[in-house]
Amino acid sequence: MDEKLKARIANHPCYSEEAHHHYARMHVAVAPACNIQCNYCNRKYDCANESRPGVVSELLTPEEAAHKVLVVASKIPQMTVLGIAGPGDPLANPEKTFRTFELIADKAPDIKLCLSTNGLMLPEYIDRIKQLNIDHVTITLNTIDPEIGAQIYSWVHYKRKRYRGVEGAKILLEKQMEGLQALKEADILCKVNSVMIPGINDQHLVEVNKMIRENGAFLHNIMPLISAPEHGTHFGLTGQRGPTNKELKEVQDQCSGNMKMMRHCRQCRADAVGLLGEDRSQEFTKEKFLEMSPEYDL
Ligand code: CLF
Ligand code: SF4
Repeated sequence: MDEKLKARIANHPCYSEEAHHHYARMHVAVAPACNIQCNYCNRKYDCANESRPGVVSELLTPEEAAHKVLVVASKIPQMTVLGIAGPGDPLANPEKTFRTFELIADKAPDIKLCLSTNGLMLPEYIDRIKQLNIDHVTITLNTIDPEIGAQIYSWVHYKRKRYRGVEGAKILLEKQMEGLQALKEADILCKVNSVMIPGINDQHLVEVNKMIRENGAFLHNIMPLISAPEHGTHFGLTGQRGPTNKELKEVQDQCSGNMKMMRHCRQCRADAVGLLGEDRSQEFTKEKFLEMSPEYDL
């Protein structure tokens, strides 16, 4: 890896395995709506693209979120990255998401901005992403085959119309592909998350890996499906199981010869705070952080 690239990921705990021992990230839950329906999601809870499904995050306005970031940055100096990853899809809530990023870019320009999306609206917003110098974007891309997509997504809402089955999956997959290429052209570091769903896309993830590698993705994060029936997801209700650790590792190993694989993901909450694997979100609930002032002006 060249030195410039190393420097770009050096203090990002997800993009660099080394960095995750020393640097923290935080998420702010400013994005409630979503424009697709994944069968592994229950909207009452966080987006399973990145955030742990089955956890309810407190929604914040962009102003509350900016205040929280400044408070956390004064209390946790290793906090280098602000991610927006839910609880819905950040780009289905563009005004809230970009307003939050703008406030942070203005008040704390050293904090890296990170965005995680299902990709449907990525081509639409690529220019705003560039303008804001967002250098890290994650797309959750589970398949490149619309037939498989129809088993994962029950509908896709695009430009005021709802599409179901293969028709919906086709639109989503096309936009994800366009988004991936647009990130490559803009030289923005792209991570791809794939949720591994046994019997549906597990055998197909090697092909996904090949496609994203050819299209310039930097890192691939294959995450296990979490589908407990109590979360009330479609997959939870149909008894779809998640992979075992062994199955997950096997697929990660099959892909690892081809590109960098992320193996230290902790499937964070949409309001996660701290080092990966450390959950300090309860120290910064809305009730608490609104009472705190940043210790210094960032
Ligand atoms: Fe957050 Fe995601 Fe940015 Fe990281 S998380 S938006 S890239 S700053 Fe990281 Fe958490 Fe895994 Fe995500 S460990 S769920 S990969
Ligand atoms: Fe749920 Fe996220 Fe899928 Fe939207 S993109 S349906 S919030 S898992």
